[in-house]
Amino acid sequence: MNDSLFQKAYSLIKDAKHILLITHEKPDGDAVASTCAMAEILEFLKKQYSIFCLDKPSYQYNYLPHLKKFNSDCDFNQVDIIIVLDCGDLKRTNLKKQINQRQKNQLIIEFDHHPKIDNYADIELRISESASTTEILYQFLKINKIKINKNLANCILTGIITDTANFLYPSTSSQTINIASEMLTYGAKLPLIIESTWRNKSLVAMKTLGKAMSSLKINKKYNFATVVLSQENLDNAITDEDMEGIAGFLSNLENVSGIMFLHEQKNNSLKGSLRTSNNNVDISRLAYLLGGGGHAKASGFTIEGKLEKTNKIWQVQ
Ligand SMILES: [Mn+2]
Repeated sequence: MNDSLFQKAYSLIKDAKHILLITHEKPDGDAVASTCAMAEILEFLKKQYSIFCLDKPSYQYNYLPHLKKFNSDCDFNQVDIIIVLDCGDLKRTNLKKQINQRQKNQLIIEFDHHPKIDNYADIELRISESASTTEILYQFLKINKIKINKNLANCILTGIITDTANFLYPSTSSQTINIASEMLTYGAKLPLIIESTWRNKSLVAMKTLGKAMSSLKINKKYNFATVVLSQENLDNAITDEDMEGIAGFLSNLENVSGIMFLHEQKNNSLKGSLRTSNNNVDISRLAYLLGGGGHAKASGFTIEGKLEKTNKIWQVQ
């Protein structure tokens, strides 16, 4: 991407009076970390800003800066720049209507690495090959010669670590590793990040993983694996991050085209996580068919219905 777009975005940010940062509902590590990184930059610039996110970030990210600014209320008045981070789909901001009905002088800058779905940004900083949105923010920092402190280094590395599942996914490039390494020289705490985002699994999460494993089946015709968890198998204490962790672990299954992890939610809906480690498969195409989206190797969807077991097979009713 052209450097000038990054420079233009920075000069608009510097001239802005009040900036609104937005990331997606149920924010994952990259969503939280890229938003915190942008907040840190706005602090350097002494800008007035607010952060909108429908859901609170998980306690796992408590070491990141400016989490107290995350708010589920949003006031568009006085805002002159809106920065949307890591939102593959505008729907996931929960502000689609407000964004589409914004005043003409309210500009949108988008930082994202998901495939493009909506065309709404005035400045779109999208690099689909990047492993994380924080990897794009790294380029923004470098091109605009913004000093990388320890807070920024922790944010950038957190997005990379969580979105690549500790450098496991093929989106990990030599650039990803180089940036991660550079962040360590700026004081990023790799053991703290791994410990907080990866290793601290609760007893409930471990037991749920066991239940999920015991339902694992492979459809021989399509060489496709499925795992289901019905509501009665789900403890109230289980978190979205726990479920993400289970989906990530299931992607370790060898020699299958892909895996679908389907679990019931309370509101008569089912959440599906799709994963593949097969280089020839773009699993996001299946997610789109089912009304969802995401990346080639990891995507998801939500559909209405319930799981019912009939004649040894699970069906969606
Ligand atoms: Mn991301």
